[in-house]
Amino acid sequence: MNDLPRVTYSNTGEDFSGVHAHLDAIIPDAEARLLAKSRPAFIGGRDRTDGNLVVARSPIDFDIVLGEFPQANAALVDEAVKTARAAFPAWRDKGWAHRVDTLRRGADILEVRKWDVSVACLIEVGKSRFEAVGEVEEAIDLIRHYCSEIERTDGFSEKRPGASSAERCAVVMRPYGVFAVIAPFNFPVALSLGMVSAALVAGNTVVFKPSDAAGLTGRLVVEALVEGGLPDGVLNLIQGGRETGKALVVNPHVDGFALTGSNAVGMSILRSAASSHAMRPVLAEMGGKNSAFVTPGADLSVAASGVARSAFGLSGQKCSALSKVYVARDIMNDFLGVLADTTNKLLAGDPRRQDVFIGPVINRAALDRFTLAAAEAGTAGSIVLGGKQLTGEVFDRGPYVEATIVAGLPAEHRINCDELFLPFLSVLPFDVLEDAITDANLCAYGLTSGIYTQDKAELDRFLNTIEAGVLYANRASGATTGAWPGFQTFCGWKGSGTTGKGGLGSWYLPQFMREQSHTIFGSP
Ligand code: UN1
Repeated sequence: MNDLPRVTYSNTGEDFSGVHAHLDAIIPDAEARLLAKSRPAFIGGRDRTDGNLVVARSPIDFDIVLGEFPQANAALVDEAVKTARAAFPAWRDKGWAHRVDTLRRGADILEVRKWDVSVACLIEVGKSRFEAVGEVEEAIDLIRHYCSEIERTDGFSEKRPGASSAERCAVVMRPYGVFAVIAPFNFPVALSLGMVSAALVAGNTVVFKPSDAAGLTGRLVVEALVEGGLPDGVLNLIQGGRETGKALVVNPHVDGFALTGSNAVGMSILRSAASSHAMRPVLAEMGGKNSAFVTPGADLSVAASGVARSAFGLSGQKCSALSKVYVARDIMNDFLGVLADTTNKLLAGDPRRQDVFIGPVINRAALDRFTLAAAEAGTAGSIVLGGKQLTGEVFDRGPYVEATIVAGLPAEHRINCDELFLPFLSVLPFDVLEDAITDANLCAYGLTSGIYTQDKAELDRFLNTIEAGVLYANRASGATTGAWPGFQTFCGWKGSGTTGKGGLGSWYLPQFMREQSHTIFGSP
């Protein structure tokens, strides 16, 4: 098992037959062990089952019960925050080296459990085998990456010369206190653990609320970190939906917020964080409406592969997903032909199967958004491929839709502007690359973007003028998706992020801390 190749989002060419054989062998057993159990809150080192019980179901098949999740009410949320606050001084005082050791043990435990957590993630969210295993690998690397970052920078401390020989000066970084971490459903392992481990290694304690569509993986990742040796109260889990999230956001005793979610949610938390007597940090990654550009000299099969994988992987439910592809007019027909062939080979179905690339969308509301968008696209433009809900067999037991490509929509149509979070790609022709980039930059978001070109001037023009934080060129594994700790950073510009410093980057961790200047006379 240890000799199996690691699954990342980029190493698509490797021989994964061993990974598939292993998953074939363990999926039924993992389902029996993991599903349909109670997955309560965890506060101060104890399970808490208070709250209305919600039975959650898998989008793969609504007959599959994921588990029972007691929804934390405002009183329990407040208790979680108070518990985290009580645990804060001791965790802060342990120092970063101790925290790094503890979190590394958590990462090791997650690594031992990676197949179980991958299966849970696959069934809970409906992502393909490679998306699920890749995500767990990404999460392990994220924890280790943040540990290495704080080690590399000696806790981000800085020695400075004194103004005179009598004084010593230094700058140190101090944690804020209690961080609320609010995670989305789409990367319930990697995004949750990225935010949680960054907050913790910096010395904060955490109240973590996973998405109500991902409470099972939320619970499993907490268990792994806690078993790594976190003291009681340092990491607290609350389960629940909108009401629980609201109670956490309005709690005045939270010192900072880290979240990944929609722009509307992120901006409302930013506003509410400013309503108390002082600003509290809100580190938010808030989605995207990501573009790619296919220029006349591009390798069309590489471009089609990258475009299809980024538009339709995880059914388009990624902040990094590709939504709009601008194609040079002269090659439009050729490109659409290759793209349609490539997309038609991406099998939709039950993602437990090895050959399936596109699973369901997350719930019926997403299906309704799809139906509306397809109808609008058919009226205002034309549907090149897909456009329908899938039916028959497993498709009747969950929300499955076709990978959809549309063309001819006006640039300002809402399908070209709003984040849909669906497997839905709009194709737009261009005559001059600069004009296409200008149009893409009108978008209110700015997360990822990609280009396919063999022309250095075009590449430079793209790199220098596109307004987005994560750029890729000529990538077959994904036009706009697949950032990995240690290689890329992940910063949302404009409506995609609140701070201009993204996850995976060297400036991410310091945002969980505030600086303190020390000037000491004498030698006490
Ligand atoms: C997201 O897109 O929602 O870059 C999160 C990627 C992954 C996931 C990012 N690291 O596609």
